[in-house]
Amino acid sequence: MALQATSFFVHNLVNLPGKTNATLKDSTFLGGSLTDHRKLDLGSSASRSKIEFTRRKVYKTQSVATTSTPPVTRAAPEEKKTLRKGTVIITGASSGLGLATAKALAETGKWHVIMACRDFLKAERAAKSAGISKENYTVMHLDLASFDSVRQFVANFKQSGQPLDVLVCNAAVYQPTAKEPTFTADGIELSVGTNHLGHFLLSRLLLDDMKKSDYPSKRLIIVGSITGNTNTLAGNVPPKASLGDMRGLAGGLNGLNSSTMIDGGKFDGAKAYKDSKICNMLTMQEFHRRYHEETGITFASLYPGCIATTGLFREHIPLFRLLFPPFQKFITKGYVSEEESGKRLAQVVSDPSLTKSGVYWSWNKDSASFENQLSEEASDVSKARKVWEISEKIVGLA
Ligand code: NDP
Ligand code: PMR
Repeated sequence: MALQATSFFVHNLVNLPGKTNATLKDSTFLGGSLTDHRKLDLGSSASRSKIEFTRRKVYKTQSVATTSTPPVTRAAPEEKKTLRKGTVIITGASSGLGLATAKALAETGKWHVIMACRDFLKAERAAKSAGISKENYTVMHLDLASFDSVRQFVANFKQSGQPLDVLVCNAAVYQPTAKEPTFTADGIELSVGTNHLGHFLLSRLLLDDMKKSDYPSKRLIIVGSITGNTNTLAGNVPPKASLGDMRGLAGGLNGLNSSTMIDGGKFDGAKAYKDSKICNMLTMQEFHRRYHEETGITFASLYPGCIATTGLFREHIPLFRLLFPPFQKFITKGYVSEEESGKRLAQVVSDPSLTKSGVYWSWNKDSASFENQLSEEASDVSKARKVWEISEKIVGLA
């Protein structure tokens, strides 16, 4: 039954482009590369960061040892052995991957999770039904589809006086069936406005807080996806992600004097989502280039696996929602449960072995993490700079 259903899905719901040179047994299902495009040069900066980290630790120990009247807030060397509870902000933690990650982190007792959500009540209910205990989370209002709301969230967070150790940019919208574009409060096409620009503003405004944190491993994580990477079979399912010369983005994606699509083309909701994911992955790398050495912050992205049951597909036709999970489970074998995906993202947040910066993480069939290769466009240095520069103008930072 499941096989019949999935074959229907393959034949009727999607037109694959021409021929691909991969078979359904290709390792790409699990997020590996289809072709060997470029290798990210990460080794050197990673080892530099290790040296930097060690240097900072030595400096701190020295300053404790040599300062005669240390400030009262500084921990004595003995106390330093016990790590304080980390504070992590997770956007879109009211469902799916974000909620599962919040649960996985809260359960360790080592993290306080700020659930940054647009629907306060939904988030509270979700936390409760996931069994997250009250002392391990706080819900704070954040609507990424409004720059005012992002700024207000940041102001509220700063006012709370909490440290910020890890920020996870997870929230997203996907509008595969939309015939016409919809817009954010600022008049920007909704998918790129929410998934990329809202997060871009948020992470830029919170960078200083992360810099100030004394937590040993500070991280900024932006959730990416296989579907934004055209070096995979999944990334070759039409419509394919592509930013082109970014004339639409430069025009503000408002649909008035500019296109609503980054590349200047006709509106396509599925493509807009995939384009937003390229922007997410490029932004992570640009953050890494600009700030990793200076701040010691780890910047990372990931493909958590195909979590075919989440609310991301809420706007898809019912038949898709019925067939997509068995298709991913039995045909592509790319399926992961929400719980498993949450454990993966929680690893990127807190695992001591995942401190390398500038990396796009994926997991193999045994659920072991590995550094994956991004597509040519998703690792294009000049495109990353251009996305950054145009985005800072749109969000009002330049
Ligand atoms: P969900 O729809 O379950 O979660 C998305 C979350 O984003 C929801 O909590 C939603 O809030 C929130 N959100 C949407 N718009 C806004 C907004 N304007 N402001 C604040 N929050 C908002 O989907 P997933 O868990 O699947 O998606 C999470 C991430 O995982 C996304 O970045 C997605 O691209 C990525 N991903 C998902 C894959 C999958 O197979 N599902 C595969 C690869 C990557 P609300 O609950 O109020 O709707
Ligand atoms: Mg895709 C080869 C394996 C594979 C994997 C891992 C995914 C992941 N998908 C794969 C293959 C295919 N998909 C194939 C061969 C088809 C044609 C039948 C196909 C179709 C398809 C559709 C119509 N897949 C989709 C859609 C969506 O609407 C989803 C999407 O693109 O959302 C943007 C989707 C996805 N496939 C995935 C993943 C992870 C998604 C969700 C995308 C995301 O969250 O980024």
